[in-house]
Amino acid sequence: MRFLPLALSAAALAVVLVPVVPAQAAALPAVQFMKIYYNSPGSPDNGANSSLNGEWAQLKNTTRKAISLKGWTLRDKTSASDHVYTFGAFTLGAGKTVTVRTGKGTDTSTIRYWGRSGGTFAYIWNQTADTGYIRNPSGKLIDSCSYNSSRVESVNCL
Ligand SMILES: [Ca+2]
Ligand SMILES: [Ca+2]
Repeated sequence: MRFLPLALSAAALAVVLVPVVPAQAAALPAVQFMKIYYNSPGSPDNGANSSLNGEWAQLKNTTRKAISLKGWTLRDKTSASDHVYTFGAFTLGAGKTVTVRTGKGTDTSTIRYWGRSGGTFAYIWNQTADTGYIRNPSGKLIDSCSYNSSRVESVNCL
């Protein structure tokens, strides 16, 4: 009987050590913003293609399966109808990222080009505050990323 307290303690400890099933973690968006680089290098920003491509948004496939982004959209906060980038045929591999640059260029497996031009009015990402939105082809909001600072050039969205 003298060992009973110890046994009880061990039993109590065992209870404590039973793995606790974590509360349901908030599900990551299947595709989420990693970063928006909104202040293109250089000042003032001159609207040249290289400068337009100096601002970009990076998206990540957080799942373990490749996702076809065909028909998915990326846009900023303005309601301007020409501020929507719609992915063409493009598959984002599991865990992979893709960077969407604002200007013109040749698409690759990791970089897509919005294709905008027209000087300083062609920028998408405001230098003070803005919000990016990713939607699937059904128009469902999958992720967003907001920022509100002109003191830095980019925002980490995680
Ligand atoms: Ca700049
Ligand atoms: Ca904007």
